[in-house]
Amino acid sequence: MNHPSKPVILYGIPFSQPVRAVFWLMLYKQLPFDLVPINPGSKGDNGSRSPAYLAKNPGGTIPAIEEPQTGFVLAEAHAILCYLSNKHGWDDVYPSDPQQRAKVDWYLHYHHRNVRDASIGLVAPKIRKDLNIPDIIQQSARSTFTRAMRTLDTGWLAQSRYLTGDRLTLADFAAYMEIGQLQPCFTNLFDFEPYPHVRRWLETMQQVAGHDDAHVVLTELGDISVEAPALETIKQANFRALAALKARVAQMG
Ligand SMILES: N[C@@H](CCC(=O)N[C@@H](CS)C(=O)NCC(=O)O)C(=O)O
Repeated sequence: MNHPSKPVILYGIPFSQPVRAVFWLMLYKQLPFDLVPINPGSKGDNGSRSPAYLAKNPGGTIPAIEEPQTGFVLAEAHAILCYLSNKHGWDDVYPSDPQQRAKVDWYLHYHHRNVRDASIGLVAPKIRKDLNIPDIIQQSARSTFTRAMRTLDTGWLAQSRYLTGDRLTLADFAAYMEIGQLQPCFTNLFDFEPYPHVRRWLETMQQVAGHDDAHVVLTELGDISVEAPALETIKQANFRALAALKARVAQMG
């Protein structure tokens, strides 16, 4: 496929799970992008709560994309995944058959409260010690996440290789970014032993093209289950991941 001369801009940082979901899809599809660092939650220059960024995305979150040719801006990771798939005709990952597509949408909606919110509740206490997240909130996140893993194990993944069937879809990219980060090879914050289908799916996802490039930030960070990383360590991991991504995009044809 011919790509326009100016690649799509992706606002965000590699440490953000929904940002990673978007650039993993782009890496998988070999779609060049320009990752412009935006610090989540910051009101300073290049922050997601700065006036300049809020003018693009009033919600103040990363990721967002911007198309230099048209000025079109879009936020929300799942909206971006669907838009890119629609725009580029990536029917393999976002099937055109209405029922198959609806199953992908089903997971993408399910994901927000059941997987995303809960996994944040597992990671945030480790990387944001300053927030002093109360135990009751941490316990609630763990029990929601555990319930979601049971649901995936006995439902979504019990009969099929991927979440919505035998083909890799947007649902898998979105899900893995939250679930995969907790594996022993990355942050090591959840025990997947009781969930054999989830473990088998995690292994399958590790073989998907672009996986390693999309996870440099977590490889850099390593196991954070015992010792919480300093903010500076996270910052350096982001820098290295950013450089690795830029190098990878530069190699795209
Ligand atoms: N539902 C949003 C969630 C995005 C999100 O939570 N992004 C975080 C970073 S991982 C963020 O931008 N936080 C900064 C803030 O809310 O101020 C999506 O999927 O895009």
